[in-house]
Amino acid sequence: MGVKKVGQLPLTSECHHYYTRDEVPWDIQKYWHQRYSIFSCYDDDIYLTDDAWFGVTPEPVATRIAQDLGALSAPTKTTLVDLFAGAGGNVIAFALSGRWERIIAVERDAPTLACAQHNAAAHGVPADSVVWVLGDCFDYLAQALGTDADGDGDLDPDLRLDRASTTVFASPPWGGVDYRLQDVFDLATMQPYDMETIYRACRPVEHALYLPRTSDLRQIAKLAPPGGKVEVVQYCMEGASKAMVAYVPESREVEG
Ligand code: MGP
Repeated sequence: MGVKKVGQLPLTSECHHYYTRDEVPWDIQKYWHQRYSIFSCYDDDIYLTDDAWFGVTPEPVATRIAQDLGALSAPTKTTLVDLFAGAGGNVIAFALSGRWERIIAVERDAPTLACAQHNAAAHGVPADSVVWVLGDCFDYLAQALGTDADGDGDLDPDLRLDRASTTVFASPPWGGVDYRLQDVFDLATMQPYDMETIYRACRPVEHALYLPRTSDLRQIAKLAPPGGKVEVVQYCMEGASKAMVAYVPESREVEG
C-alpha cells in the first residue's frame, strides 16, 4: 500500500464512542470497563475502532513512557515517529510532553487514524503538532530513511527522516490476547509481525518497543549493540505490569 501524509480524516461507521455496555461487543467489554484508566477523559468524545481497544496504551502508562523516552533520548533527537499509532494513546502523550520538535504518527487503517486525530484534538493537541501518515509503517520507514531498494517512492519531503535526529516508538499488534497463554512470550511468534521483522526495520535508529509483559528477555538482550545495552522497563498499574518497553540504541553496523 502507498504511504501518504493526510489531513483530518472523517470518522466512519467503524469509529465508536460507546455510552453503555449493551452497545459494546463482548470481547472488548473488559476494556470498556477500564475506559477511564485508558482515557481519563473518555466521556469527552473519545472514539475507537473495535480492534484498537486491544492495543491502546492506558493513559498513565503512555504518559510515563513519554517522560522516560524523552529523558533517555539525547537532546539531538528531535523527531519522534510512532509506527503503530492506533487510536492515539501514545501520540497524545508524546505531543503533550512538549519534548519533540516533530512527531510523525503512522497508521495503516484509515478509520483508526481518524480516531487518533479526533482523540488528539479532544486532548487539546494542536492540529499542526503531529504529522499524520496513512500507510504501512515498514514501507514508510524504509522510504523515509532511504533504506528502501525502490527509493523513496516520491515521499513528501516533510516525511523524510535523518538518523541522527530520529527516535522511533513501536507498539505493534501482539497477535491478540493469546500472548497470555505462554509463560514466557516467544517474540518470534508475535503476529502479524515478529520481533525480527520489527527490529530489522527499526535498527538504523534508536527505538523503543512496547511488548508483552512476559516477553523473553533473552531475545530482547540480543538487540543490544556490541558492548551496549538495552534497557527494559515494566510499566505497572495498581501493582500489576501492563507491558514492558525495551529501549534499544541504534545499530551503528547498519550501512547506508
Ligand atoms: P491485556 O493483557 O489485554 O489486559 O492488556 P490486562 O487487563 O492487563 O490483562 P489481565 O491479565 O488483567 O486480564 C494489557 C495491556 O497490554 C493493555 O493495556 C495494552 O496496553 C497492551 N496490549 C494488549 N494487547 C493485546 C496488545 C497488542 O496487541 N498490542 C499492543 N501494542 N499492546 C497490547
